[in-house]
Amino acid sequence: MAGNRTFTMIKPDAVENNYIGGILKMINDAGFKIVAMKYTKLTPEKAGAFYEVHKERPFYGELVSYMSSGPIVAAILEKDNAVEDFRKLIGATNPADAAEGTIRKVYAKSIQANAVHGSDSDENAKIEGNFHFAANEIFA
Ligand code: 3AN
Repeated sequence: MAGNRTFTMIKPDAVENNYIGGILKMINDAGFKIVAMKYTKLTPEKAGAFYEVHKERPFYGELVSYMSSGPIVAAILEKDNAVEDFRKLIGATNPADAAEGTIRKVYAKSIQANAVHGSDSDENAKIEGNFHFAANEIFA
């Protein structure tokens, strides 16, 4: 059975452009409840560790420097079928391919600066949530 939690980050470009409020509104309007949230900034070391799975990809270095270039908002979201429904809400990685009504269609600038992160599996949602939050920072 699909889990009911996923993990998201509002990325540096979206924070810089004052899109936090608009993005959180889309998230709430789609039925997700925020059960943990923080405004923070990743060091290059933390960003590198978070994106470890992409280490072999040609864009890894750029991705790490971009994700540590400015503040982000990290959050854990709750809803039935959270991971799949949130991936639908954020849209395709490349905003040029993102469907109407998705967060990336509205707010993403480019394939790298694509406004939001969303976990791609229940297993990764748990790993990524635990990366950013201690158990006592998450509320049901
Ligand atoms: P998604 O975020 O849609 O799951 P992934 O997991 O393939 O996409 O990529 C992780 C992140 O790496 C993306 N959110 C984006 O910031 C960056 N990225 C993905 N593909 C590219 C690319 N071709 N060039 C530059 N950055 C990329």
